[in-house]
Amino acid sequence: MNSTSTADTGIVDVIGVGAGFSGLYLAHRLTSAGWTFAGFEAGPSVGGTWFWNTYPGARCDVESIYYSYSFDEALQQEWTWSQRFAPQAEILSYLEHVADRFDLRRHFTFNTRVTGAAWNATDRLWEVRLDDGSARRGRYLISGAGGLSTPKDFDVPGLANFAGLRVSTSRWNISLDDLAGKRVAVIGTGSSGVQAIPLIAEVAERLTVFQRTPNYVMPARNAELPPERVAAVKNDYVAIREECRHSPGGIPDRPVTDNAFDVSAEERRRRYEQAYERSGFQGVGAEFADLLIDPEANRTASEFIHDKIREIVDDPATAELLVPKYHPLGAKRSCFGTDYYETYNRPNVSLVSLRDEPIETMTENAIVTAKGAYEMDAVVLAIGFDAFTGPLYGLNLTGASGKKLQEVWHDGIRSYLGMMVADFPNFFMVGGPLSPALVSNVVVTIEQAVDWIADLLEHARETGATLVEATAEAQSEWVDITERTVAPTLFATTDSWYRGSNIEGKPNTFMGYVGGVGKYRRMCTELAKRGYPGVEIDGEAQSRTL
Ligand code: NA7
Repeated sequence: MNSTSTADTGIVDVIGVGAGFSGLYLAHRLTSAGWTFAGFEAGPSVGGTWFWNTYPGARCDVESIYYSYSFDEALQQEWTWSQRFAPQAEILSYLEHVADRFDLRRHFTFNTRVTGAAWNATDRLWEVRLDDGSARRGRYLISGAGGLSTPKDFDVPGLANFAGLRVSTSRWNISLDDLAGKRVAVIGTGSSGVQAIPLIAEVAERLTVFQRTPNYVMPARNAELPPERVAAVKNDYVAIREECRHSPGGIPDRPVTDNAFDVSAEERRRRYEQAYERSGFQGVGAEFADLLIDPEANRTASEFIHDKIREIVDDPATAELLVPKYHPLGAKRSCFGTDYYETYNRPNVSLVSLRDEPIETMTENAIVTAKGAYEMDAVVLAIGFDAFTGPLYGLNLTGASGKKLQEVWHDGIRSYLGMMVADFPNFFMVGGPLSPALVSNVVVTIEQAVDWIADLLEHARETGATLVEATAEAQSEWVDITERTVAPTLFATTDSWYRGSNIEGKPNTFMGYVGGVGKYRRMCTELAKRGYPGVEIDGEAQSRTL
């Protein structure tokens, strides 16, 4: 069946996965262009990451005025963010508003998970299996399943023995009050733990934080957004969005050209102090151009934060445990917190370093380390995600040559522009591995990807084509570009979830393109203008690629 029309055949043009930021825009953009679209969402409603991660303190640490859709001027004029960094509930309301405003819910089946998808080469379509036992057929399959949507397995020894309250930040299903007056353990000190810990400390009788790797936590400096700022942004939104699209990180740029050792030690300190006040992703870690390249330069910034921790935390032994000494600032995801280090000055809070005393097991009421048993009423797991590949492998994709995506990526993750995979025709990823999604304001990356994919589908429709596939050659070229771009940076030498190090057996691939969203956009736009070299369209390979 090679016709371009899927009308009246029971075949939908596009099957979409997920109803978060990616899936909602995908549904809007594609249905506006006249495609039939069937979206499937495992959760009961829209929101994706922002539906599930309802733990206390959850908020985005990209400023809300940038972490929002730009595709509709009226939408951005009518929505008003209340705070610099919106809390989870406000971001979820925003996504619900978007879904209602553009009437997008009707394109999704909720409470339904895609459990498998196989490429049917004869009919040139994807046969998609759903967890209710049914199946759908779609010409194209597009994953908007997100990067941080598959929680990491509970790999804490003996967890099943624990009979008390057990909750995970990424599937939070209790209220903070349920922890009131209890002896609570938090395991994990990434962004989720850092946001939740100060609030849990306020209600718990005792809070014990079990920390494996100390992180750099800078003050979020969240605040109400003053009406004058909101008005100024709305007045200038078109230009601000354009700046974000062409920036390195998807937020307005603050270019720096000088290196850390270009200035005196006093001047460096002065600049770090200012940056610490400013905070955010353009804070201390971005104050000099070489901080993510030169380990010695980085050390000056890292040590500045170490000193801050020692200043804030009263007990010197606790402060030393909190000092992040195992990795350079910024090479793992930095955290932004509110009263994070201050929380360790509370009399009801203590810290256990799992580097000194790993968890041996749990009993029905305690966490047991080499140094003893810590009795607990509740355990909060903030242990992170099987990022990017977790949600994709969950789709159980079988490509044209009969191999599963997890087999094809067994020794390393490979994609074309983070959007397509050779041997997986008509399959796309919004913000997939090797796209800028990993290290950018992801909403900017999502909008760009959806637009690029929509344009490619349009190009195929106009030429009467029913099959688009990245060539292996173009994919190799893109993999080389991403590797060459990250190689000189400290990202390449630091273990982190960015490189899959948090999951046993995961290939060691840095899962993002770090050349910047602006540069990436220019490359993608140029490729589109040139008729998509690097993409086979109906089996016709275009000439050279990047
Ligand atoms: P992260 O950043 O992956 O943090 C997970 C934390 O949990 C981290 O401190 C881990 O220590 C720790 N961890 C993981 N497994 C264990 C076990 N088995 N025992 C003890 N400690 C463990 O996840 P988050 O949810 O906080 O943040 C994810 C992203 O969401 C974040 O980067 C932002 O982009 C938003 P480790 O460092 O592995 O030693």
